[in-house]
Amino acid sequence: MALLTPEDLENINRQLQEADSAVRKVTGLDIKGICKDFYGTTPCCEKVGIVPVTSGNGIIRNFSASLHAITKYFGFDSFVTDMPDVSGYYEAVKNGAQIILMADDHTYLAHNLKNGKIANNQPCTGIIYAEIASRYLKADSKDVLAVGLGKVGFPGVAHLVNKGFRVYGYDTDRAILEKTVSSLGIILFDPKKPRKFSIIFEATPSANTIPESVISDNCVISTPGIPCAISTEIQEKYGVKLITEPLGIGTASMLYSVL
Ligand code: NAI
Ligand code: 2YC
Ligand code: MG
Repeated sequence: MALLTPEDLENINRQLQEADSAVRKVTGLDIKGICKDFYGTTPCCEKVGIVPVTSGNGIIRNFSASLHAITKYFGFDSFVTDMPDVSGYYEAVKNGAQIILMADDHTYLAHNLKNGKIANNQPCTGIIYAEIASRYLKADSKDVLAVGLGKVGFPGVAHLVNKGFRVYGYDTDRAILEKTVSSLGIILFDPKKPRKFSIIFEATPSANTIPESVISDNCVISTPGIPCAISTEIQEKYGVKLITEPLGIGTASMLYSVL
């Protein structure tokens, strides 16, 4: 499980603002607008209780505080409980939380106690980054390169296929690549026979996973992957519109999906 570090979460508000600006340039909508249009939901004073969890590798410094800042950025009334774990859950409910946000090392969830809806960060993140990529106003076709077909990438690719995009998929794990090609009917991308794409979706825990041979001028690279899929030099060389942010876009997707 690739865990966030406190450094990934530094200046989360600035990272969110930069990501929001990039999303607006690419799609014409901000993150709120994408979530509202995609899920058909609008926040209406739901109170969010953020519960720190000490299991496994324990509390990640900046994680709860980042969720507090992220929920406020998207217009939710939220609070972080004083206590962690079971006591924190009890505290959240007793203090009027309607939606619970909490994460251990394997699952980060949003649970709406009022309507019973529950969301997992991995599919919600893959789907929303894929949705943003699919709304690129200046895409030259419906061809998408998808690199990384795991717990985040696979749901995002499934979403793109459902939206009628022609997905070329790649993953260094041959078994995962073949399973995805057969189950979703995507095209196996061969790095030895590269071509240019105007839309690229990446969800891997590796750096520099996107070769220059597939990057077209002014393409969109929509990637929740940490570390970043391309270097700053490559981004500037091709004028890449980079959509990337460590926690907030995925969290917004979770919250709008449980309203
Ligand atoms: P995963 O381990 O389930 O899937 C990653 C996939 O990438 C694997 O199938 C692996 O074989 C493949 N891969 C690794 N290196 C590769 C390379 N060089 N080229 C092609 N494929 C490669 O991981 P998961 O849960 O899907 O997470 C993916 C990334 O997204 C992680 O870095 C994780 O930290 C990040 N993440 C970011 C979020 C955000 O909001 N920004 C939210 C959730 C996860
Ligand atoms: O501080 C806490 O409450 C910790 N238990 C939080 C652990 C989060 C672990 N998960 C992750 O770092 C990644 C994130 C990208 C979101 C999903 N998994
Ligand atoms: Mg995110």
